[in-house]
Amino acid sequence: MTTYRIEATDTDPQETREWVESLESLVDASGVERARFVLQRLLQSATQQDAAPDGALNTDYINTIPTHEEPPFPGDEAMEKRIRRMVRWNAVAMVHRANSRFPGIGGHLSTYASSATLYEVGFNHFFRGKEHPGGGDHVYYQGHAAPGMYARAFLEGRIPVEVMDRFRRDAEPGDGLCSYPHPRLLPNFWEFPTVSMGLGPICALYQARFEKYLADRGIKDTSEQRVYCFMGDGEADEPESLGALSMAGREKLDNLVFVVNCNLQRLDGPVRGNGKIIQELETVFRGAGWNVIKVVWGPEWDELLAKDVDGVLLRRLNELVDGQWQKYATVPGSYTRQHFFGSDPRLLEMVSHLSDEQIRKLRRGGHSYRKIYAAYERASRHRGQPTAILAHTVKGWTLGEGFEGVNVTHQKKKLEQAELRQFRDLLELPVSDEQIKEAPFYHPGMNSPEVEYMLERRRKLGGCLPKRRTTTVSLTMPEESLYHEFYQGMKKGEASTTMVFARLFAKLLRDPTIGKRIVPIIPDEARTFGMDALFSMVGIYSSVGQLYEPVDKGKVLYYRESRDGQVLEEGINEAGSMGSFIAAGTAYSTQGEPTIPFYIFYSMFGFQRTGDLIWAAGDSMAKGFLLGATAGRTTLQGEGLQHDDGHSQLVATTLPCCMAYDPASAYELAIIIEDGLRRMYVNDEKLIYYISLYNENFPMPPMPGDVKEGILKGIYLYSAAEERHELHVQLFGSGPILNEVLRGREILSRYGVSADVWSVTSYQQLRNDAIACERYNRLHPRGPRRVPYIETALSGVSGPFIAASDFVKSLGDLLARFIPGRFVPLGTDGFGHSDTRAALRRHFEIDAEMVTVASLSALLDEGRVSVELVERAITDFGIDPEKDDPMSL
Ligand SMILES: Cc1ncc(C[n+]2csc(CCOP(=O)(O)OP(=O)(O)O)c2C)c(N)n1
Ligand SMILES: [Mg+2]
Repeated sequence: MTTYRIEATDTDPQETREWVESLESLVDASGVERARFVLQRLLQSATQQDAAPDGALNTDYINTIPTHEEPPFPGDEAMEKRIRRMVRWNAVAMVHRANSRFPGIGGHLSTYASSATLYEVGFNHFFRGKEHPGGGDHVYYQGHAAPGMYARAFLEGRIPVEVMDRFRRDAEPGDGLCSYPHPRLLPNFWEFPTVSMGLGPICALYQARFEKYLADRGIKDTSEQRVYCFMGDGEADEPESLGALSMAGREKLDNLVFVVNCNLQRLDGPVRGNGKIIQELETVFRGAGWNVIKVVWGPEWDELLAKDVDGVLLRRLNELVDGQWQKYATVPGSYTRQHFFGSDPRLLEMVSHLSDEQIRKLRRGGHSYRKIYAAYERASRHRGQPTAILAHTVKGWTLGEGFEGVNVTHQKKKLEQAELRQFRDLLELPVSDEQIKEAPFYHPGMNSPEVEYMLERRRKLGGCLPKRRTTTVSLTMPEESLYHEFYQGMKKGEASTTMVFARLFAKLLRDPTIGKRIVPIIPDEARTFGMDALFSMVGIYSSVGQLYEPVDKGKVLYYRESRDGQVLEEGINEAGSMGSFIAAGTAYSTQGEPTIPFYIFYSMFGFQRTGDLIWAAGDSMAKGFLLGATAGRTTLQGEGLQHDDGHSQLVATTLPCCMAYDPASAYELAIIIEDGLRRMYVNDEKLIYYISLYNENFPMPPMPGDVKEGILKGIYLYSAAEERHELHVQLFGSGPILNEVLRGREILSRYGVSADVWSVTSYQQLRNDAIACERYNRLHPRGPRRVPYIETALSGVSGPFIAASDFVKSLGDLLARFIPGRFVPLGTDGFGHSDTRAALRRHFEIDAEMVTVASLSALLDEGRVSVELVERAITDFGIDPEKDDPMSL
């Protein structure tokens, strides 16, 4: 048998016992502090002599809380057991019934089966609801355990039986129950999406930190709120799950509790067949500064461990790997007696008074109500550190042999009739044999003692959970005059849209109405974006203030950290920044206090790097601004392949709640932000704005008349041709490439071609509107026909249309079939390069010269100019027709 050696074999138990006893007497005589000091000294000495043990962050494979420190259980244990059984049954019935009627509809039985106790103790004793005077706790439920939460809500009378039968049937109008926690699909129930593994944990971390931020900034007293995050042990392998743990340790987030359901299995098989996930996680959490509470064994083991004076049992518990523990979950007691206890005669003796059945029933800690209660209770008292409860469970617990601990358990969606009967018997529920085939839901009645008990518990704790607040507060917006300077453009000098943003943002931050509610989020790029003035202006949030004298103190702009600082400077951590974005963007609901996140990041590391978190933000109905700075495959010069973003605007089109804009100038940007604030924080639209910001400086023009509507809808005529020639084209430009297009128009005039220039601020908005009209018209054949904005804007305009942007051609192509004429998109398809802007724009064929060639070529395709003219232009510009296609590199 494989062994997992945590410690060497004890060759001299007598001597070991003497050492242990002297430590115990030291604790008795001089107290814990002194004992800790002596141990530290010993460890120091051991390190010097190269005798320090491995795994100093590990404790033995037993419960952290000794039996004698367990608090008395305050509830009615028998009653809670009956409730738990009903929830268990209904959770199974829900999945079983759904799959019996709609084969393949899916759902999970074994995740909740393993974690029912973890949840039920929380619901009956710890999780505070929304009506709690402190504002309530925030619970992240493991996505695959959703049936358990629905089953509880059913008993509480919150979900009618017909609706329980609509599990995973939420597409049709009605009250379907979504597969997993999705606030967007069940907005008065689920608060946090968790099912893309790893996102729940990282979001919970930043949610907890944001709650401290709200308190420190005087926005809300969150001292009576806690964040609980349930996660799977398999889920721990996602980098997001554990990657930011040290932030919570560093920030001393004692309002945060992780509950890791260590059933030792994930989807395909064991999480660590050849290792010990609980021990591994203990090291990781403890190393990150967390308080760790292991709940490994149920009360049946207490007596055995008390007898273990030689530490043989302890050693045996320590040495076995998880794959073996999984095996023991599936075998009869006789096997465990022979193989586990049989490894040492002293162990056999220890269990000689137990029957095989009693050995089989030596439970794991996560299934013990009392042990779990003790863990939560201690976590809720612990100060100065976040807590991780590592609960040892069996996957598929109580579901019978076909489920418990077997490798296929995660994927099983139904029970056989005999299994259902066995399950019913185990749970002692009054479901008849005739009914069992149907697996009916069981409800004891709203007046039953069980339901009354659970409702009473929830009343005391502030109302039922899960629950999401749907009331919203609308904010008073700044006067329109705040934006005027941006409408007027710059009289002299140049600026980039990033600089414009920084100026506008500073004004918004100073605004007496919304300034305080703005949450600037930056992952270590403020200097890149020229936004470092914010540091001294509004300060960087730090829960401990500033414990050092910053090197730049005395300068006008210095690195100012303070307890009421406003900027969340997340370090090089885009995923964590998204966690903060979601926390701030959902505070209107989670806390009833709207806050306005402006998350500014390196464009390339947004949608591409943290796309799944942005999707989760959409699910969460977060509101706020995502600002992709240093945008554009060619505008960000010199940085190259991994930095040059030419596709985030395209990816952004896939997020349904996203308003994606690619503004070219100060007034466009100001109008988009002004409108965004109004739509999200006055009209309560659940939107996320994505705005590309660039670092190229150029003169900022004044707004050419009343073009607000066009800017917001996505296109407006920026500059009509002064004189229209026979040969005429329409040029579209976006972002700084609008300047290339304007220059292209000048060049074209040398070839006898005139052009109107349009600014396209959002292909996405134009397309969304066009496809919505198209759909409406399809379903309403009698009309009146809805006319897409793009059609209205271009009515009477004839092509060809040449479009250039700093993003891929597909962005322009989104609109192709709605353009009334020949349409030629130019864009930056291909890997980025490091070079000058001019060289990059030539390489990607989006510069003014290429706009000219493309225009002439389109006119040639329409038979309106000669081949020679196009060839002349190519030669004039020194373009090598055989140059490599940027896509081919
Ligand atoms: C990012 C991501 N990858 C894969 C999955 C698919 N998936 C769903 S559950 C699961 C196994 C979960 O194991 P664990 O976290 O241990 O939870 P348990 O059900 O054992 O409690 C997997 C791989 C997912 N939901 N999200
Ligand atoms: Mg698991």
